[in-house]
Amino acid sequence: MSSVLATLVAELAAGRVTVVDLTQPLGPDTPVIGLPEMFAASPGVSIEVISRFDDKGPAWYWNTIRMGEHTGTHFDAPVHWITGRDLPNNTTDTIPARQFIGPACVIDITADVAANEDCLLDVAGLERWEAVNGRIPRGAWVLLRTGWSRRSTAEAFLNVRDDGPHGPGFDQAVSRLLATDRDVLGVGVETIGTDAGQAGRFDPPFPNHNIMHGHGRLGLASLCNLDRLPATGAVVIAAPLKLVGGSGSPVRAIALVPA
Ligand code: 23J
Ligand code: MN
Repeated sequence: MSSVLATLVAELAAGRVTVVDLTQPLGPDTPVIGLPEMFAASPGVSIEVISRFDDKGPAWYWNTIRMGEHTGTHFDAPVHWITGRDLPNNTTDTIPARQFIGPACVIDITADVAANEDCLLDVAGLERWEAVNGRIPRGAWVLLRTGWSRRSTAEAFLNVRDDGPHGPGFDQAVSRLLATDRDVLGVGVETIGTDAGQAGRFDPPFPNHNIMHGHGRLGLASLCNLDRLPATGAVVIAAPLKLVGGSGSPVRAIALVPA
């Protein structure tokens, strides 16, 4: 075993590296994204018992699960968006597993969100973060900490008003800078999707999806516990199900964090 892996195992055993679960519970109460009526809706989670120590299976318990690929804490593959549909290795079964692990850069805009729930991280905000924490390294997960995961009801989490959903995200220039110049693995958010609540009205619509996936970058949505991560120094592991041709998948996202 290489010394770095032996050290990791020892540090985990000693509690000097901890594992933070970045995943929301996944079940029938998990909120799903609402899209305008003319589009197909995300179906939500349903779970049916196959057997539970009964005549269908006297010694075993198991369920059938049904949900959209983009449900709960989940992974967005490049093929999810029209801009990424012709890229190589753009589906959950063909993305190299190497891309499921990377250093985390956590950008905290919680205070800005408290003042304006539609606030967007912009290039100036990214540069302020880099002035303190150093440049975003190549191959990083950039995680937008907003406090949104503390919204514990579906109503507050989805935050839909007459003019549609409201919530924070990225502006298009910062998405482009992260996808190209900073060469990130992808971005992760606490909200239902990696675009801002009102981003369906932006030009182009859903610019973060458009730009990230058009550059082969990944997404993570509905993360939690980002307040337990340092700005830099954690490692995120987020591996989707190997769905053949899949556009994404619920994921168990975890972070390795120095104690
Ligand atoms: C479909 C259409 C629009 C959006 C989304 C899905 C997501 O946010 C998603 O889960 O990727 S914005
Ligand atoms: Mn998604």
